Amino acid sequence: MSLVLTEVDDNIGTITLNSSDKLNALSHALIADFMAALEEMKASDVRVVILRAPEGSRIWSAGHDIRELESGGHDPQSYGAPLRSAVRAIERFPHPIIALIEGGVWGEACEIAVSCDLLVATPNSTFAITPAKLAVAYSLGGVLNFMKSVGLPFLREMLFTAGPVTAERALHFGLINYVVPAEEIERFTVKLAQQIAQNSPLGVSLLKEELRILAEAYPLTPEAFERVQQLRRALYGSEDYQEGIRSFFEKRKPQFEGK
Ligand code: LCV
Repeated sequence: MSLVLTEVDDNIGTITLNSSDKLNALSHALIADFMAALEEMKASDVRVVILRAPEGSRIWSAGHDIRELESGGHDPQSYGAPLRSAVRAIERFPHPIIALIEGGVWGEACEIAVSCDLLVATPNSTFAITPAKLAVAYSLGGVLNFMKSVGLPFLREMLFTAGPVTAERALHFGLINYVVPAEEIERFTVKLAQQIAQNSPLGVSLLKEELRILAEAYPLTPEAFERVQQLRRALYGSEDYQEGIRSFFEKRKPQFEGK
């Protein structure tokens, strides 16, 4: 059975994460099905896609499937990692993608959501960016994706505390577009999608691509890039990284030694 469901109605596509028993953790298999769904949408007549979890979800997604995190000194966030590919696929999808959020959004699911073009969330949704909790060496591209959305003070708080922030604060700091009561969110999001779908699809696609290219126009010297790579390698080769994953499955607080 597919780990995502797809539906197209009147130029509006819907992709539903369909692995609630695993808290929609972003396993390689789920990401593969998600990528296939995006390709299916691309080949259809959609002008907007809504990405959501099943109605009433308590957890939108628990983030990267921690069981599948790279170990043994390999980069957990290399360019070709499934999650990084999924983020690029969302950014390069030719039409807007609206994230309809109900429930907790954890770790890399937060980046998936933020990579969407618009975000609409219920009041009890929360957002947590968790690499510091697990000692994961987050990628430069990933950090930049959050910087494109929110100012540095709020981002620092999210990154350094790794704790969930409320939908209300996420709205205040520009991480999301709307907070809408659960009983209205579907109708509201479809209306927003219809408004976009009525505009020129070519014009909207062009604007999305222009925004993507401009938002990535950060020059970085080879020396700076190499320095960050060195710091990242030191983290994913560290004992702290192993401890982060181990402590999660042992359901205890990590004891980080800083080595
Ligand atoms: C595998 C899981 C997961 C999971 N993977 O239920 O961005 S980065 O760099 O940090 C990146 C590496 C990343 O995205 O990492 C993942 C970040 N996600 C999180 O930190 C959230 C981890 N999960 C939780 O804090 C809780 O599970 C939440 C709050 C989501 C739900 O809490 P709840 O009490 O409802 P449990 O914690 O009891 O989880 C139910 C089962 O799902 C597994 C978890 O190990 C447990 O398994 P067992 O039933 O075998 O004990 N699980 C949860 N999240 N991301 N497995």
